[in-house]
Amino acid sequence: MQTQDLRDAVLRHLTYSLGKDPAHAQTNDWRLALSFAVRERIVDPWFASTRATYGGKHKRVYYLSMEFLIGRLLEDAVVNLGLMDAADEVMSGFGQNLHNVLSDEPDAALGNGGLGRLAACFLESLSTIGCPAYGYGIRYEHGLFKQSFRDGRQMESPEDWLLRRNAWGFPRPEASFRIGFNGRVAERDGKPVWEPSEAVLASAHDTPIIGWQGRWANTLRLWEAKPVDIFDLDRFNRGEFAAAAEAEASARTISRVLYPDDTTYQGKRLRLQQEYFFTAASLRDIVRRFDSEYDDPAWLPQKVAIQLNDTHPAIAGPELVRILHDEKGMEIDRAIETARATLNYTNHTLLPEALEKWSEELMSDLLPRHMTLIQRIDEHHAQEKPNRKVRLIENGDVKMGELSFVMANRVNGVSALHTELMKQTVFEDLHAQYPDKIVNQTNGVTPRRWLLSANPRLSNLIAGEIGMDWVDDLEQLARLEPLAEDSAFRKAYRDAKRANKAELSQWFRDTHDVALDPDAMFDVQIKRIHEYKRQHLNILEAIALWQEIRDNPNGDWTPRVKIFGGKAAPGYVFAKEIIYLINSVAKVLNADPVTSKFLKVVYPPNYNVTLAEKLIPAAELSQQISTAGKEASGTGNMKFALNGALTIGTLDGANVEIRELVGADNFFLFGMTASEVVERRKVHEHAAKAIAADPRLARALDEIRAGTFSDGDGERFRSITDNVSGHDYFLVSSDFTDFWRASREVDRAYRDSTSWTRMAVLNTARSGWFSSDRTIRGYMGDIWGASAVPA
Ligand code: 9GP
Repeated sequence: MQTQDLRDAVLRHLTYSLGKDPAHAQTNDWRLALSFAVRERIVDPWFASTRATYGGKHKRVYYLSMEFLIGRLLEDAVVNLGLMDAADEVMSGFGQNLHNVLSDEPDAALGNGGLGRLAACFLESLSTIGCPAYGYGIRYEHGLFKQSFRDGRQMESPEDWLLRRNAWGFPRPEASFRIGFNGRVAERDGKPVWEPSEAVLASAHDTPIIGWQGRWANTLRLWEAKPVDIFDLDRFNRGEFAAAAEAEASARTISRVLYPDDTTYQGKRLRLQQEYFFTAASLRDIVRRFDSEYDDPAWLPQKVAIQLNDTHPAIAGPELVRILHDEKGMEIDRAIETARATLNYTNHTLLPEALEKWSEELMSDLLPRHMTLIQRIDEHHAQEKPNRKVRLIENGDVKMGELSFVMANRVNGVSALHTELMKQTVFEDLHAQYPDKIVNQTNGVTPRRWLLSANPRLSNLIAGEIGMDWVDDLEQLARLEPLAEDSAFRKAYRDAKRANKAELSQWFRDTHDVALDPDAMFDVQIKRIHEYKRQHLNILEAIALWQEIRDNPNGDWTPRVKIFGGKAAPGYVFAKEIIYLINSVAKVLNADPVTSKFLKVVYPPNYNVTLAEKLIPAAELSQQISTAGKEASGTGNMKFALNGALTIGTLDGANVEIRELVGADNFFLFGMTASEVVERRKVHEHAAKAIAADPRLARALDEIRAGTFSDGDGERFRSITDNVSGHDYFLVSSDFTDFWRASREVDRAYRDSTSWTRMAVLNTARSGWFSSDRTIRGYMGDIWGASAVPA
């Protein structure tokens, strides 16, 4: 029945929504028709969820984020609605391959990395749990750039997810708000009134996010920037065609790209505009909804919890105060306290350069009323904490991390270690003033996408043993633990991994013309390219290993394929050099007839969510090798462990908790701890000393300097070799020796496939805690005071 209904719906949409005759329909048409047919099944639970929330006057959660790295949505929806088999049958009936149809969907890359993907996992978990929630963000016309390599160098081109019709967004032009910029603050009846001199419209697009088994659906509302006045007809009629469209072009700029380059003043201004644009539109929408149900704004904290995802929406503090005070007439100190009781802030990084600061000049120019309110908030803070050390405005800059902290009811870190370090470093003084404000919520990932749908072989195996309860109760995986000792189960587990590896190898052959040996160890490092994540440590180890294999080609080497994936920010020159080095090393190593059967390096371009879904199920070794104290949490590390890859890693971010849970014996630890890192930096010439003590490292660096990977040009990678042997802030050299040791331990362990598989099974069985359902329940209880609504 389900199949027949779905079939009819697909045909109906193909014909009447898309105007296509099945005889001429292409994959894109079938994909859209299936998407509309599936979307139809989401609408009723979506409405029912909204009605239940209004009906019970439940508290709502609002998650404000510059990034939602949602990737493809069709498969998520099909899986969560339990329609996989029906969709498969229906598509085959039409002569289509479901896998091809699902793969046709553009990957919505509305985010950069972990922070954006976390937001996407959270939305799905909120719906699975049935917690009334909205995600608010920007509907970027172009998501994160497309990466390609030219002669090994990263090239960027615009991403185009909206080029084809988007199946999920419901445009809501009726839900639009005028968002002002610039202008002046006037006084009317003794009250300050902001009179912006420029404005754009924020126009909503809603995407329903359906939870597991279709019980509940929340909304992701993304704002598109539009001009207030569509078009200057007078100018057009005067023949000034381009000028007539100026307002439109300038408004559209705001939602045009994710992460405009902000090295110029114009770029910085645009970025702050983006932040204010989506935050202000979201707050207005939130307050509008609240006003439709309650009369007294003092009730806001009881009915609304707003989460600021990093400092990007930090302007929410002054904006909410402005709404409550300037617009609703609430007394200013009460307005500050009410806003603060409603807002919460998640910090995702300790890197000082990532804690945003805006110059007072820019802030006063673009948001003059907010600038005065920030000063007022600062005074409020000073009155409350007379011996405070931290000021919100310092050296001509507004400090958004501190502003977020001061304006939040709760501030959270994203792993136990990161939360502790937050207390000791970036927010030390504020923590002393507000000792109960900081709480920890270790990140998690949604098992629906990252196990059930990405890894059907392993999911089926698990389901055959313990049923399906684990899908929304991931701790159930612990029931697999005894099976680590069961040889038949281990064989089935190994077979599933082997089949995933074979499939990935086939994909590499088909799409990148590279032959990989599916019996080699698949060793994967996928994440943004950044010095602190130390992809250069990994490639140095590959060079050193290659040298040793060449010295002893008949040695008993453990064959390895090192897989890299990730993008470098377009303005981050050093990260782009690391990419160039990895590709250059790969070229030489892969062409070496002697060593390439033992060691290959591959780097597929344009790493994104979809590629992660291919690589993680096939991975056996997960590289989590950041300088301790720098990776706030990591979430890739959790996806790998869940899918049975063993981690080689430092005691950083959530690695610490992964190791505690999966067991030290099932984790390859190396490197300095966060406090050792601090001490090591004090050692005079620490890098030179480390290199002098390790001939392997010295030799690997010499090989680069000799031009082996750069057609004899010894200068080409000077910036890297100089850095690693000089300042070496991220301590690549100092951690190299121990990384080498741990890597060889991995080689030895891999040769015993029984014990390796046992360890892998235990990684899966003990990863239940890393579900984003657990994380969201933590936020609901400790931060939001929100409850799930029975559907
Ligand atoms: O770098 C962190 C990463 O460690 C963490 O897992 C992720 C989600 O919490 O956030 C990343 N931070 C950012 O992307 C920028 O602050």
